[in-house]
Amino acid sequence: MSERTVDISTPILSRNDRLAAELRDRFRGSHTFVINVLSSPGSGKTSTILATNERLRDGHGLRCAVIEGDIASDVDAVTMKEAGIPAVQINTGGLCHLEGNMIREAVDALDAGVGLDAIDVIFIENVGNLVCPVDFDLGENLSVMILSVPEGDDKPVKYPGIFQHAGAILLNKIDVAPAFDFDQKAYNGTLDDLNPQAPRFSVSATKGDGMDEWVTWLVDRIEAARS
Ligand SMILES: Nc1nc2c(ncn2[C@@H]2O[C@H](COP(=O)(O)OP(=O)(O)OP(=O)(O)O)[C@@H](O)[C@H]2O)c(=O)[nH]1
Ligand SMILES: [Mg+2]
Ligand SMILES: [Zn+2]
Repeated sequence: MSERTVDISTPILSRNDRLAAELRDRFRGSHTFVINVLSSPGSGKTSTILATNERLRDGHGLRCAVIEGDIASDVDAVTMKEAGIPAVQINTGGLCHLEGNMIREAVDALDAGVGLDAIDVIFIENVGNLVCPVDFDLGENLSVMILSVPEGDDKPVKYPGIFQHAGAILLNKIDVAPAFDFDQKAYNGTLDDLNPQAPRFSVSATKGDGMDEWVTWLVDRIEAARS
């Protein structure tokens, strides 16, 4: 018998693309804007979602929910529920990214709970990872990349794929910038080459700097998607 190599990556990705297309139709039907939040572990995904939710809810009357993706634990989903945000936790059991089938299950759970029609915005907090989440379309309207100051200005050079993929790029923890030698000129220069279209925001999710500017831009995007 001759040997055969089976490339499983193509079928997995094309099945995921089909699922993502189904999810996108479903989100369009319920007028739900979906944001895929990407970063390395600890950059501030949960903190940014909390701060953004507060402003979308209080300033714009938008109702948010969260899908939390983690390898293990329900720490972030508990944080969201304590803040009054409907949340569903996905445990990937070791897998380092989220896939469409997981999002479909989580969306079913949100639909059975508060109901998808009652949700204006879903944040998907992806697994902290700068590499493979970009390969898996989740039916989102927008991918947001969060880099934090302590990680260093060289990250776009070292992990170009995720910065190229992002529809918006947040530089978080700007409040601690004086303690780090983050070279904003070098960082911006790299992004000018990699992804000049994506708007950039310097923010502090915990202190509030720059959050209003980011949310104003986001609300415009949400309104444009709905009209
Ligand atoms: N100084 C400062 N600390 C921040 C900021 N944003 C987040 N942090 C802190 O950074 C730590 C990680 O923040 P999280 O929001 O949990 O980060 P995450 O990306 O959700 O982390 P994982 O889900 O574990 O990948 C926490 O101790 C936050 O309080 C910020 O803007 N400034
Ligand atoms: Mg988190
Ligand atoms: Zn992965």
